[in-house]
Amino acid sequence: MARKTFIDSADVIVRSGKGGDGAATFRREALVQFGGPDGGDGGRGGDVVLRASSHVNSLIAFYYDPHLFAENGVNGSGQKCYGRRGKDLVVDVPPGTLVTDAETGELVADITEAGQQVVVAKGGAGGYGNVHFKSSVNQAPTERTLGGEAEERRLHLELKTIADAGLVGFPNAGKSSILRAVSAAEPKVASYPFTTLHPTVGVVEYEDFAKLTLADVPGIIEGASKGVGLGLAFLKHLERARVLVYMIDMAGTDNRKPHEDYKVLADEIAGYSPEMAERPALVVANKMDEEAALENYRVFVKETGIEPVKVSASTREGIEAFKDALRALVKPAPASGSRQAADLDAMPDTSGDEIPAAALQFASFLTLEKPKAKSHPARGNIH
Ligand SMILES: Nc1nc2c(ncn2[C@@H]2O[C@H](COP(=O)(O)OP(=O)(O)OP(=O)(O)O)[C@@H](O)[C@H]2O)c(=O)[nH]1
Ligand SMILES: [Mg+2]
Repeated sequence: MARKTFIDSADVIVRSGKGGDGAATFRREALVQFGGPDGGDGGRGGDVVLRASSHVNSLIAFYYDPHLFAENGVNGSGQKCYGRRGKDLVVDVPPGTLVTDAETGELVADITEAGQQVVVAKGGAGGYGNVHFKSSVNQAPTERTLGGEAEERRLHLELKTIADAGLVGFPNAGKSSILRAVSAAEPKVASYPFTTLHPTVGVVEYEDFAKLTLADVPGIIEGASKGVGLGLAFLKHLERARVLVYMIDMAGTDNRKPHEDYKVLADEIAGYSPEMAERPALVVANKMDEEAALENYRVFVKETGIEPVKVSASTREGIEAFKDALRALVKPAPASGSRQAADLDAMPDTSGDEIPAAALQFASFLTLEKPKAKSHPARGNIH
């Protein structure tokens, strides 16, 4: 059996750590006249945290191990010893992971940006030791509190790839070849259908450092919306794409008629999601290096009224024009370098001894986060 390498949905069980109990102990020492309560606090339980990492592109890890358990907090003990806090369990997921409660279907988080972190199970608070309960009327308290309970829930993770634009086309149209031609991504290319079995995202870069992302997904065939071929389930990976790129094999390989391919594709997409069919789209005629392509192109324009961008992923002809057309539709944010240049007039004077804080906003390479205030939310206000 082929080994699975790509998984785009998984159920996991997350459990945070229980808080450690507070201790109820008394100081007893030879030659010390007065003892007293000395039970330390329990440590708080660890959180389960999901963190988006661009180094992960599949939920495969959860297929093998769906149990995500953080560490319990350690109980407090005598001599005012605090229990150690339980370690958080931080798990990397691919950007684009949608987290819902598996029981209720309620949205828990949409983890889109690399580095974004979401606590999906909060550790129990540590209990208080009896040192906290000493008062003028009670010098020997035996009270203490127990650690907070762990939180356990079943979550459904669903990866919906994030890309500005997505390639749709019949198998063998050359989707993966185009992605290789415009980015550093290296999806497999071969002359048999359904070479691509899972999405690949490539970064398309421009001379002025602007960037956009383009996703390659498996091929679509007639009846795909009813499950034929690989079906349309993988189209969820294009749900977040703002622009669709219809890739047409203009050589009409295997006696196909390119204009009919286009109509089938458009129908299948509309069958999957009418909203998706309405998105801005770019139609690209690939394999223009082949002899039959010119005549097919003429028929295509006549039948559909659309003039596709002509390219050849093999000879790279038309690739720059394709990149430009893609950029015009996606409108990526300008690279930080050019934004800085445009706004420099608004920058405050920096010739003095101290650089004004406002000027630092122009240094896009600096992360200007305020230091986080230290707080102990788990501890409440009993002291
Ligand atoms: N002549 C010619 N052949 C091409 C061109 N682009 C791709 N091919 C060939 O077409 C075949 C399919 O290319 P792929 O890039 O794997 O096609 P795909 O659309 O990703 O196919 P699936 O992953 O199966 O959906 C390969 O044999 C490529 O070498 C082109 O511009 N000209
Ligand atoms: Mg492919």
